[in-house]
Amino acid sequence: MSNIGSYEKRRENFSWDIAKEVLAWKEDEILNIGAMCSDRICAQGKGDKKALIWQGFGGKQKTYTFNDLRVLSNGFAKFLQDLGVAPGEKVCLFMDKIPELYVSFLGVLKMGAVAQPLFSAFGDESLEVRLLSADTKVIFTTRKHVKKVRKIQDRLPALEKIVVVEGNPNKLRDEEIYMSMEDFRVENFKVYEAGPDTPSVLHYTSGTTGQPKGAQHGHGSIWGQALTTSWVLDLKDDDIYWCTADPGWVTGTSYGIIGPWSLGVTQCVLDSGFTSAAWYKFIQENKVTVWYSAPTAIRSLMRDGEELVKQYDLSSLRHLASVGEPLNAEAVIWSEKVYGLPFLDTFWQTETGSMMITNIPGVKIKPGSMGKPFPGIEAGILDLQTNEPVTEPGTVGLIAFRPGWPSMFKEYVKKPDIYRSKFVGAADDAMPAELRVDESIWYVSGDRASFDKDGYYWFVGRDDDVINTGGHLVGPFEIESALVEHEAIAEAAAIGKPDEVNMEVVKVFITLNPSFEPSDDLELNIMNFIRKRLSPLAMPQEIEYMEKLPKTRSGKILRRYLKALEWGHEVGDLSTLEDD
Ligand code: 6R9
Repeated sequence: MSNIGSYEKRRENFSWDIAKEVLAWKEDEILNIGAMCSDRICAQGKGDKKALIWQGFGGKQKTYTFNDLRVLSNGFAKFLQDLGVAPGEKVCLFMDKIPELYVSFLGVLKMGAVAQPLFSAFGDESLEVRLLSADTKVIFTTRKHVKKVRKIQDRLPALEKIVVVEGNPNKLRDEEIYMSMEDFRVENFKVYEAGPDTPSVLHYTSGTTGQPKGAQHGHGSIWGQALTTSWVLDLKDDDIYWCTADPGWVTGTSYGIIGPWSLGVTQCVLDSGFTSAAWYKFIQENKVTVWYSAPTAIRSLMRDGEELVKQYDLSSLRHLASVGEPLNAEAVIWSEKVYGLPFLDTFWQTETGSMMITNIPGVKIKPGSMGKPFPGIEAGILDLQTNEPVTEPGTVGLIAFRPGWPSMFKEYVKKPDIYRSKFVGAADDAMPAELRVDESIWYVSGDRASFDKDGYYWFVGRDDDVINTGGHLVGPFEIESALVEHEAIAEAAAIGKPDEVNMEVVKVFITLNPSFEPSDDLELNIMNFIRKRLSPLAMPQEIEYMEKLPKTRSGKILRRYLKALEWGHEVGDLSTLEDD
């Protein structure tokens, strides 16, 4: 029997308070994600239950119980208090997927500060724009990654402390603090009493223009995350759950920390590079039952074929789900054939904080469709011209949601205008708080889709130029700004180009400065330049030299035109192209 029972009945009798019932949470208890994922689970008598089964490079294993999570996260919370960090201040977590990352996340939240996880693969420039934007006060990192922080620390006036939690402490600089998690087991800590809107987790997400935006969530997001985890991922007390996402991405916090641990479920983390064989071995050894992953990984598994699957015992698996990019019908059908289970597609965003449109256990799957709105979510498709909700099945428009679900982001840090521009139907002077209660308002996702006559949603594509590579959003502007800092490059445009496994990869068009000539060396040099400054994901897979980039009359580079040429689409109206 699935946790959700009947989808139709749940939709009819829905209230987000059901999340409180699912967590057995009483109104007089403290609302705090950090404590609800550790202290509360211990108070329910599950202190000795395994919370985290971790495996690193080379197969090294560590296991932590919920009581370990409790006392070790208390340690981080106390450590931050002693450093003078105040509630509301931002603490960046910049590490590989090591146990310290997961435990410090809870500790930061327990003392009321804001957790800002960033991918450890980020280069110094990606790191700098995000720390600068957030006025981050403390960064937790490791010996391996501290070099990148050193490079930029002089340009970050708000950054007061650099704390290194792993690696050789003898090689640190005087101003860096070493902290070993295991030495900070603190039995009692007075948890910060948060409200639903008290800032909790801050994730940066890329848009078409400008630098990435910090989507701020509140502690009340836990209701949405816990309920979707229970009803969509169907987690039960004895499950062994594996979310393959890195907490630098919202999936890795909403469903790789908060969802499972708020429900007291054991989860596994594999902190090593991807190979299909390593993943299957991990599932076999840990007897994983529920697996939440992403289409790019699934396509890679498909490429490695069915024979490999047969070499492992994957019979522990009982439920699979996917997020991040369109999950093609072939992948759903293939997974049903080889694992005996279809991957259930789920659609949501950094901004929504939890699943919005999803396939649900017990509801018929139409392979290639994202499924239906989660109970309690009012979704619509807005007409591309008028922004009015369409009524005709099959009409392509913008996916939109009525504000009011608990995990909705509260703001874009320091960008109230962009926040407001995400909503339509709002009076011009409407402030974010009011937006959340007005019935006439839609939050517009920035993706295009249609629904069919049975209410299933079908993804069409993004409504902007953001590149989705392997499930990760990369902003073209970020890449272009970094490219023009290269001495050889005069102008640059970045687009997504089709790719069989990653859906899209980055392709860039550049014009060179006068004294430079195209060459293989230069190409490699540019690729590495971006990999180091931004990240491996942002690194261009192809560089095309141009005499001149196509532009609008107002001088904006016409990425859409370059993209249409690349994808073989209709080029469309060129009347806004610059005259020669
Ligand atoms: C959780 C997450 C959000 C964007 C979203 C859309 C794409 C996510 C999808 C999907 C098709 C799905 N996306 N899930 N596209 N089908 N099931 O991915 O957050 O990194 O903010 O990305 O990803 O374009 O708008 P985020």
